[in-house]
Amino acid sequence: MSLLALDIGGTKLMAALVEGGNVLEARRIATDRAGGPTAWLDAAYELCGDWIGRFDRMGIAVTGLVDKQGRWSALNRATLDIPPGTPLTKMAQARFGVPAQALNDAQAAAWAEHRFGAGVGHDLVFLTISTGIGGGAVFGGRLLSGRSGLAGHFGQTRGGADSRLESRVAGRWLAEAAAKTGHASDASAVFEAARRGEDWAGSLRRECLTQVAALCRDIQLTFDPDLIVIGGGIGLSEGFLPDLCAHLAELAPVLRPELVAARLGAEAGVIGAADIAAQTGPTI
Ligand code: BMX
Repeated sequence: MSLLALDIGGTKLMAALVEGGNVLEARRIATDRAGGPTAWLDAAYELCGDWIGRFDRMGIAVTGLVDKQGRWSALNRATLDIPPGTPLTKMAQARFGVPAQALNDAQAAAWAEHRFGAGVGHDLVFLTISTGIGGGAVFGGRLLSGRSGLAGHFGQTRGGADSRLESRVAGRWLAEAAAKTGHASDASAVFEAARRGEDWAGSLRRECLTQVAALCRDIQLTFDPDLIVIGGGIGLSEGFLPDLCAHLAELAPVLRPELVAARLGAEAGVIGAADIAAQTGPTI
């Protein structure tokens, strides 16, 4: 039987029926950012309530932190304002009537890329460069979640700075930095302008690349994975990966990460969440 998978992100909410790593059907709506967990689950139910009977359990990938008890919180409330300790799996089980498992969106994507995507059979770190920066790590065939579910939250690291890395590098920062130069652009428009050769956009893109390259270098030193799988709207934008590799080309081979593009795209979260739910089995 197939599984229901939800992916609740800062901009979109996806519902999918998934079987063995394949998405059978998928539907998407915009996330009502002003709503809350109950409204988001109600919206998901409205989106796919007609699938009831076609699944007997569900997996949920979400932006934010999910602990071992299935409680959901934001680490960065600017990405999505999730009330601390939201009992996500309990709420989802009550709404959909089947056992639910939940995990962070980038951790779910890391797992999916390991099982079915760009890193099958490999130790890997997955990085999504999108609105924020998320990540996940799979070693020895296991997804790392850590004591509290934090493992892989690279966007929250600060280095020596006062602010989060994702506030200095990712989509929200690109849009804000563009506005400061008098250009009302989102991240993809900034990169588009950079391709047209506009200086203001080229320097923002270079800054983003420099910072992501530094992160990849640090990840290699921290985990020494076989692969770093790069995903997200920015990570997969035209030319980003080759330019990132160029930034790292000078490193000694032992320090140089092997970067590959994510293969499962926007479906990675639902595929990973479904597979985790399938492996874990019912836990009410
Ligand atoms: C934030 C954080 C992560 C998430 C990452 C990418 C919140 C609400 N989210 O760092 O949990 O994985 O953003 O999220 O604290 P995306 O929506 O940009 O893909």
